[in-house]
Amino acid sequence: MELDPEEISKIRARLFEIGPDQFVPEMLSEMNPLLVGTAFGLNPQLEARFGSRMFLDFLVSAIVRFYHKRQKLPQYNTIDDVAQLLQQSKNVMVITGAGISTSLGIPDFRSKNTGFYTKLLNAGIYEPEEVFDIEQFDEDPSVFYKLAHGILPDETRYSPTHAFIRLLQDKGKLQTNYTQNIDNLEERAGIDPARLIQCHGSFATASCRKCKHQVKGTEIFPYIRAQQVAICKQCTAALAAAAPPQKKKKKAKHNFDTDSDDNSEDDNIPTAGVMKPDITFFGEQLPNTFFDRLAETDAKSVDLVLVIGTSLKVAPVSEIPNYLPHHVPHVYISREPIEHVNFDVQLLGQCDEVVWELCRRAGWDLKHEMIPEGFGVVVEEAEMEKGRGCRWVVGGTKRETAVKEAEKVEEKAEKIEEEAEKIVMGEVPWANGDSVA
Ligand code: CNA
Repeated sequence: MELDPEEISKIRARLFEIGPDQFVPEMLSEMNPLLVGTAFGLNPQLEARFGSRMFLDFLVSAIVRFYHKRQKLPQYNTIDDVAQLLQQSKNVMVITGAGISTSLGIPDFRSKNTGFYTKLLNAGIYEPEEVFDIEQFDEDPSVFYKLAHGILPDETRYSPTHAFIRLLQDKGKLQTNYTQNIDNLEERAGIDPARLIQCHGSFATASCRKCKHQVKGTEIFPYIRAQQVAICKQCTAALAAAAPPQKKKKKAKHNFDTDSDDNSEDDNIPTAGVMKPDITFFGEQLPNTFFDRLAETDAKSVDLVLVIGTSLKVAPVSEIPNYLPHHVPHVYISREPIEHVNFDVQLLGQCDEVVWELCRRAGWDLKHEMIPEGFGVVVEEAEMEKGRGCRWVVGGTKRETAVKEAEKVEEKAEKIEEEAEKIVMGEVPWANGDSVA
């Protein structure tokens, strides 16, 4: 029982034509459900295992999922297509991840060998997510405080990719930067807070888990660097003011239970709360601004999506491409290719180099102290897979190539200048209103 690729394409095209509500009854009245299922990756053997009723449920959800999954647009395939899109687009959405800060020495999470998760594994922590788990933090914040120094930003710098996002803003093209990063370097790069959604919060501020007192993030940086738990100064002051110093039977040990004011069984001494950077831990809600801005503004108006330096594994950010209108072009820029989301073009390499090359091709000047003079990169086709996206490897800096390119541009400019002079001097026939033909 098999459909050929042409039949599959026809069935899928019909789904996009009429939508799942009409498609399901129409198809099921015309065709064996097991056969329809094969067009959406459903194994016919599931019916024998789970029964026909259950198989129909699987089929409907596979169809709906397929309908909402973003499909590649056939008209965008090359790096020059992307450069052209940059020039033409007016409302660009940029979705960023840890990869845009690795060139500054801040490790990402999931890169093999260099990522923070590998470092944790090497330190014997086999569930790296637990370091950022809110329940775990409330139980024992020392785990986080012992390790977080490894991803603490140097707030005085930003990368060329941050500068690229700023350039988009300066050109009036940046609609919104959805950053999953917590390093707050977008602020340093001058991204307008009204155009920035810090999906997972940031190190910019920190709050007490008990009294909610908020301070600048930098106030707890020394504790993170010293690998010591930061205790709320407001709670501490309030406790000191409320109670006369008590005679302790034994040395007071901080009790990390944040829910109760008086929870030490041993000495009954109330304790101050623990400071937590305002980054979103696993188990915490994303800010409302994320959902509001996405649904109310961006889904209606973006005309280009650039996803840079993220493995796109963390929901709900990972779902944005499937949520946005499917006609909006999507470009992926990262070191590794991506399989679970359909992009139109994937540009693979160091993102700082990729964005520099895109700017060059768009005729824009991306300036940053980390981009050396005469910089240039080689772009090679990586892979062409019909219907799955076009991938280009951007890398292998070639200074000579860049110098040659620059010389060519200079030659061209000189020629244009000469031509212009001729026009001014009236030497070119059509400059005097004569027809060239
Ligand atoms: P991730 O899952 O670690 O993925 C990073 C991606 O970037 C990978 O696909 C890498 O191949 C790619 N990458 C790394 N360096 C470069 C580079 N120089 N050029 C191009 N691509 C590169 O991280 P995500 O951002 O996808 O995951 C989201 C997590 C990571 C969020 O919750 C963040 O808070 C968290 N995080 C943030 C930071 C930061 O703020 N700088 C650092 C580490 C982790």
